[in-house]
Amino acid sequence: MNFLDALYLEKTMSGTSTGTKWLAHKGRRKIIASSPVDGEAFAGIHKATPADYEHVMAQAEVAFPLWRALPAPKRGEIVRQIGLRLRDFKLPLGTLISYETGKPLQEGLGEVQEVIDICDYCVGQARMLYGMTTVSERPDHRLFEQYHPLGIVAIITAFNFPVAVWGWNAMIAAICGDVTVWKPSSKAPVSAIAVQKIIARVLEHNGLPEGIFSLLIGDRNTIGEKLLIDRRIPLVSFTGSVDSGRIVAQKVGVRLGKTILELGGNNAMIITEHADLRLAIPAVVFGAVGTAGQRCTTTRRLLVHGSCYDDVKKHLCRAYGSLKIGNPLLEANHMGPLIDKDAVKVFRKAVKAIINQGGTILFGGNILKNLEYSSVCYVEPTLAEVESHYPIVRKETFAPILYLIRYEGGIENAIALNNQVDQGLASAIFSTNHNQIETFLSARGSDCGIANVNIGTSGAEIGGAFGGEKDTGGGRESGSDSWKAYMRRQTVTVNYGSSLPLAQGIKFVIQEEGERS
Ligand code: UN1
Repeated sequence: MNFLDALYLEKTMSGTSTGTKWLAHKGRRKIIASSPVDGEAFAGIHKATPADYEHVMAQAEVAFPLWRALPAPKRGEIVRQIGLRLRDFKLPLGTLISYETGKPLQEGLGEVQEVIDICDYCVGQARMLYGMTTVSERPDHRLFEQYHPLGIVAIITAFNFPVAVWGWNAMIAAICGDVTVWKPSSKAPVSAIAVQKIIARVLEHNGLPEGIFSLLIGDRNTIGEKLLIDRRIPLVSFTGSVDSGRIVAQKVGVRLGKTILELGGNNAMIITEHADLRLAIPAVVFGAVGTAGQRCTTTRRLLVHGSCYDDVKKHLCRAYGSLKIGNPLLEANHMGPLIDKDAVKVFRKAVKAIINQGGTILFGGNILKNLEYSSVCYVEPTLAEVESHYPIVRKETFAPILYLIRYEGGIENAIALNNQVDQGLASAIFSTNHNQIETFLSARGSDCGIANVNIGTSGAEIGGAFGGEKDTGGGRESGSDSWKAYMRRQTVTVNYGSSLPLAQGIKFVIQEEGERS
């Protein structure tokens, strides 16, 4: 396959890198990377051992003070060069992401673009690590805040965005002066290796030491666990399920480490009686079937006003009927496979639960067989008519299943349904009515970290802070002021006067020996 050669990937590779150097991989156990697109095993990756972990961490500890000492705009320059190199490799890397995860090529390319965008963003942000200056209540005192690099940041990413989520975290951490240790999902290790090889050239070219951007591919129970309990790591940024996030929060919390949690979503889109359906229908379909429903921002619940419910249902059934499912590398196909057999099992179980709990499958619900490939990971995009109280509707099922739910009455009823689930990542409203839109955006509106108007729930731009509330974990990544979580915040009070007034007017007088007599 040409794209593997273009990315300098081999049949068997080490899964451990300190940035510029790969650790010897003899005698290590292997992960076999196979593609859900055609079922082919296309690479073997040697997993990191506990000794490899220690080596990587030792290099990261040495690198941190060196990297921290570079002025932030100089760190931004390295990130700029990474962005340029990613541009050169956009096509083969996007193709690999598509092949390894099963997402359509357009989305694979979009994912690489997301990293390029965050690199560009970080070049500017590197010159804007602002602290606030405020006024002191004491005379001749100055009060201000500053931000310092934090240390070693662990980045644990999921299979569905094997490159972009690393980018949001690692590029921001890099300009903040942190060094990063990345543990990608074992379900998408090859994309991570490809990225590591791309950035290694930039690090070498600039004569940078080992340990600035490290990679550790290994098991959750060995490498993953170590990252959580290691006091040398002040911040763990974790993307994954709510259940795993709870474990991460507890393990890192016990040692009072910081976390950025980007966990599951159960995202709703509201279509009111004032919606422009020409915008809403394609937004729903992309939101529900994009990445085969395996985004944390996927549209899972569609809340439709009774007055346009039948119309929306008819349009959606027609749109779903026109979708093409198959090899995601072919442009004509809208949806590729799920990531693996386990994901297909979860899909099948959810379809059964929908029916058992009283729902109706309006479209799909089946596993696709007899495609031209040996892969067994293709399923039908599925549309189900349900009621919002079904237990299955309250869960995030990482599959292309869209729940159609009718609501009656005013916008507050739709907002109540939007907010009734445990997760709080993304939400959207389609309406042309000012009052409805502003109510949705108000304090009594959507309780999610992302609230969109007349666009879908997924596909966020990098410039905003990305993350959600409630069981989504509360973390924020990517743009806006998310960088602050990757830095050590310090409040400074400077006395430039000749007396020592205490805050709150407290008097504390010491008379020294000589003064008493
Ligand atoms: C994820 O699914 O973990 O907003 C991230 C989006 C993408 C990122 C999704 N930019 O859909």
